[in-house]
Amino acid sequence: MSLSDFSRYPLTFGPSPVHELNRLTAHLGGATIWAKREDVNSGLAYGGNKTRKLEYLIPDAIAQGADTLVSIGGYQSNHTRQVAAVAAKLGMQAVLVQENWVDWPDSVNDRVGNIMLSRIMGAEVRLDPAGFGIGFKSSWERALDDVRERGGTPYAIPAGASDHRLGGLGFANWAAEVEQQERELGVFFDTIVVCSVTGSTHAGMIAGFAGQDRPRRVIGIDASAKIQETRDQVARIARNTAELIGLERELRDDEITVLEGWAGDLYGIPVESTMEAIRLTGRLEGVIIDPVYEGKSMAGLIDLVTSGDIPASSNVLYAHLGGQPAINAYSALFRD
Ligand code: 1AC
Repeated sequence: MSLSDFSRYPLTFGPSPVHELNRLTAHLGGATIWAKREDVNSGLAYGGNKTRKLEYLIPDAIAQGADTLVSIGGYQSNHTRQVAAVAAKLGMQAVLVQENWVDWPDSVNDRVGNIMLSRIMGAEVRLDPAGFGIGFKSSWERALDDVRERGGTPYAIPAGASDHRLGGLGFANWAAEVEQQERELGVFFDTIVVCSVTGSTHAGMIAGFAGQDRPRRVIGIDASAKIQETRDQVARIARNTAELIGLERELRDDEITVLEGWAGDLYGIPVESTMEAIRLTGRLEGVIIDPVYEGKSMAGLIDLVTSGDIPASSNVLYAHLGGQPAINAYSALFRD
């Protein structure tokens, strides 16, 4: 099997845009930095990385006769917001378990941003007090049972669409898209930087790039503050995806890089480097990134470029995964 043997339901506009961040590059004085923008990849509720993954899960859902997408995430989950958007687009229902992943004092944390958008799009939102955890949860199993009991046919989508047989395919396809865009632009991105939490975005990229001719570094920046869990999850999904798309070799351990150092102590809580990265990217590029995902991966990129770990000769591709609707729940941080 190869990637093209899997059905893909088109939900994106086409290849997501790639552009240079020239003022950030000049400011950091090292490698040349580009961004590939999943935040503008579709017309569905501000886009995002999960929309790409759903392109490969939806044909499976349709083949199973599903009428309801059932998924799970935090109150400010980007993933569940994209599930709600895709359900609306396809005329399906969405049932979303939204857990209290971040103990964040903003009084509208469970009302603005992603969760508000999901409600607007007609999803059934179930608030649950459970804390952060990317594993399978009983609340999600219950939601699946409830849909069955009322006569519906649920389709189960785990957190981040990650721990799903097809979860890595969307970003294996991203890797193919990058190769095509490189040909058009006349650039080779020797280093990719991406945020990693539930793992399949990073894992799909690793599997996809592994089948290409030129080796590159695919650096995941952990934002879960549970580094071993993230590493294990990325490695497992990358290896499963590689097998699924017919990579005829084992992935080596050195192809799976998840770095720690920018997550702080807790998922979802920004630290000083996160805030500096958000302000710098906004001020220099007019690009909005968020305190949960992109603020942390951008902080990692900034340090790796300024320290020379990523050499000045490099072309770096920063994956903007589209986490910014959550920023509405963090307004207190930006009052000054
Ligand atoms: C954690 C999957 C994740 C989300 O948006 O819910 N990125």
